[in-house]
Amino acid sequence: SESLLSLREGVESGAAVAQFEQLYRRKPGLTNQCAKVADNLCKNRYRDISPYDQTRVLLRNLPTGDYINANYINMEIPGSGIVNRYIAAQGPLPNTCADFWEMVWQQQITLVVMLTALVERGRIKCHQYWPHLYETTDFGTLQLTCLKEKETRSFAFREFTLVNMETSEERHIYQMQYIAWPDHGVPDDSSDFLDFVIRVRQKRVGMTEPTLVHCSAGIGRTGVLILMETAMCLIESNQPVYPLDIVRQMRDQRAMLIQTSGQYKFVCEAILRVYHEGFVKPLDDFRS
Ligand code: PTR
Ligand code: PTR
Repeated sequence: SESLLSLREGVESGAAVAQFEQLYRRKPGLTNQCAKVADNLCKNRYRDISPYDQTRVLLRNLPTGDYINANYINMEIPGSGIVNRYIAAQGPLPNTCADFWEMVWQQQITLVVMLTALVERGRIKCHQYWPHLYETTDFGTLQLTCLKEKETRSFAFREFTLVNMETSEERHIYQMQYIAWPDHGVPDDSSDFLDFVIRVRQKRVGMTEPTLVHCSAGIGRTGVLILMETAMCLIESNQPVYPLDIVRQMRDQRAMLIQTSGQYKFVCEAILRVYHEGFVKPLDDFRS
């Protein structure tokens, strides 16, 4: 298609990256005041990464306030009637784990996609916000138990039950973690990456509740995943793919999504690869 041809040219000439570098990182006119309120400062992992007020997720009925560093991101797939709904969030801190699970409960999340390791190059990137296998942790009135865990070289898959102890209601939560993807960087291998995104898509089929996606800051790797999944949906619906327009739509809902030019170029190349090779099938030996 035409969009594909211009994407290939753009990637090869460097024009695609140059345009990406010109794009605003925050949508002009949107504010992030709630993040800067004194009581909320300790709830941000990074001082320079804040959610827009307009699209932030509000926690309900908590004595500790309604703030969490997370935004709704809705991505419409024209012509298909599909709107992919996400919540993009930072990796929980020790003092925000209970808020994180409260958000999972209130927003009816059943799938958590994690795109960071807990520690990278000796630095903590995310608190371990779930219990070890067969263990249980209480977060306020929510009780979380880890039922299953399966690790491969690049990924980890976990299953939990989350019980609301006030009502005894019990839900099943699935977590998919991409371990081998350092921040500010790109995955070593686009095959693994595409394999992961396809698994996420399979898991999301028919899901109406948002998927919770986080990395460390909740902008770089989270943005790459949302852009790739959106592009795959467009390709499947025979719609043109204009990655820069997609990034703009994303950044209108959470600032700074996709952090580096290298990450942007990596996704553009992965999109071209999907066009040419079709969909890479998940490898059976990973299937859980
Ligand atoms: N949201 C502001 C605007 O649109 O005018 C821009 C802005 C965003 C200004 C963040 C300051 C901000 O805070 P920080 O000190 O984290 O960069
Ligand atoms: N101030 C931090 C930094 O620039 O290093 C914020 C930051 C951290 C930004 C990690 C992006 C990061 O990557 P990701 O969003 O993929 O976790």
